[in-house]
Amino acid sequence: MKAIIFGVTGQDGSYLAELLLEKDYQVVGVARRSSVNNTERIKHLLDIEGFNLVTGDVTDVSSITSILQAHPDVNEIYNLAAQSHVGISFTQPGTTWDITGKGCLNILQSIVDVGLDARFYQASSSEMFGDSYDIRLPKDMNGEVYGDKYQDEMTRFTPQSPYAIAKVAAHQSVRLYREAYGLHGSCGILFNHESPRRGENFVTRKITKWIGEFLEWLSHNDIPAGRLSKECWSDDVELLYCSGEQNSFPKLRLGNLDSFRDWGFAGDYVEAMWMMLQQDEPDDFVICTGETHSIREFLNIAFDHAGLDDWSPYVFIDPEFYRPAEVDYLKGDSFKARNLLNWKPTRSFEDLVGMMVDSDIDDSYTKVPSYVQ
Ligand code: NAP
Ligand code: F7E
Repeated sequence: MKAIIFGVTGQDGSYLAELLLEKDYQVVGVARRSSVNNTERIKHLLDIEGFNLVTGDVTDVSSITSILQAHPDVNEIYNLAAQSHVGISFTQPGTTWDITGKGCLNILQSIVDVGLDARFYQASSSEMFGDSYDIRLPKDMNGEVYGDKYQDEMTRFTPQSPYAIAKVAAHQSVRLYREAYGLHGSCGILFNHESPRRGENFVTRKITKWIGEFLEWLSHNDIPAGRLSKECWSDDVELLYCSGEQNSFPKLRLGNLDSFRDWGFAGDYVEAMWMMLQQDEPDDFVICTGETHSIREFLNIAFDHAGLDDWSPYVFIDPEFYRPAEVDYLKGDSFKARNLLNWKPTRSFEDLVGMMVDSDIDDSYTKVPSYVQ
């Protein structure tokens, strides 16, 4: 079996490449040209025999077509490429559209033009729901909590960002190419999924990376590990100080702490992508944990796991990180995937947060912390 992965250098691309290599696939990973090394997440795969890294860009149809023409025997094509940061999509809507929306259309049209009968996966997103949700009514309770708010495959899309608009366009393009050309194209409507490989400007990783660097700073300054009392710090709104010293450390700058997300582990979610393409018929599936937690809850667990008490003295609320429009509440229902794909998440929310904190604490001892760079 042979697969092409667009977006192989990203969080999900790296886990998916590992999964497919384990299954003895030949994997062609597509990475865009970069002036700095963008293969950090896949550097352990570069010398593996079944792995072939090629250069391409989803905004350039000719580059996609050349890659597809070079691999006429490809069985599965995964489109994970995106400008995937929702906040940044408000300041770069055009770029986001070109990559996240039109990039998918470019791949679909190239598949048709080259005449491939490969199966196609599109990375759709729970962001497409925006501020929509459904509510459980007595008639469909089936042991679920009456009045519970959730999103599933039937929930309306009300996109709340340029990123989400582009994802809806890509999602609808896959449906069209399925109907118009008989393409075996499936969309995974994935809720937030994280890991130690998560990009550093998403809220979960931003928090755990800050914790790792903060603990490193404490150890540099011989401040005993363990729980610290607030009296250790001055009242500076943006900086933390070593007690009685000039040495300071920036607080963790965050935006809206009141939104809720359904967070799972990325390793589980790439398994679902592969499972979708093993179905006889293409289809769309919601992939999620079915639990929702606020950013505040994430902070509680992450700080507690690191042995730090009350996070509030360490956090500076910076309006720079507020978005012009917010998605307040995401909580998925993956009943369809659980039943038809036999997929379910393996990690609890607490496990996921702990894994990310532990990884950033270990890493902080092997790399130069950003506060001394
Ligand atoms: P990510 O870490 O941001 O990875 C995105 C990938 O797309 C990177 O490899 C990036 O390359 C590549 N890319 C960007 N622009 C490109 C272009 N013009 N041509 C080719 N490749 C390009 O995202 P992720 O978390 O792995 O997510 C994977 C996909 O799932 C994305 O489409 C995302 O929108 C979607 N999704 C993610 C989540 C989630 O919670 N993680 C949830 C739902 C949907 P560089 O490394 O060079 O930047
Ligand atoms: O924000 C709030 C922010 O950027 C989560 C992408 O993978 O999942 C991801 O999109 C929440 C939002 O993820 C900061 O306002 C507070 O309410 O980690 P995030 P996201 O926007 O949910 C979906 C499913 C995707 O498809 C996307 O590709 O956290 N928040 N303070 C912050 N967010 C960030 N980034 N940075 C902050 O300082």
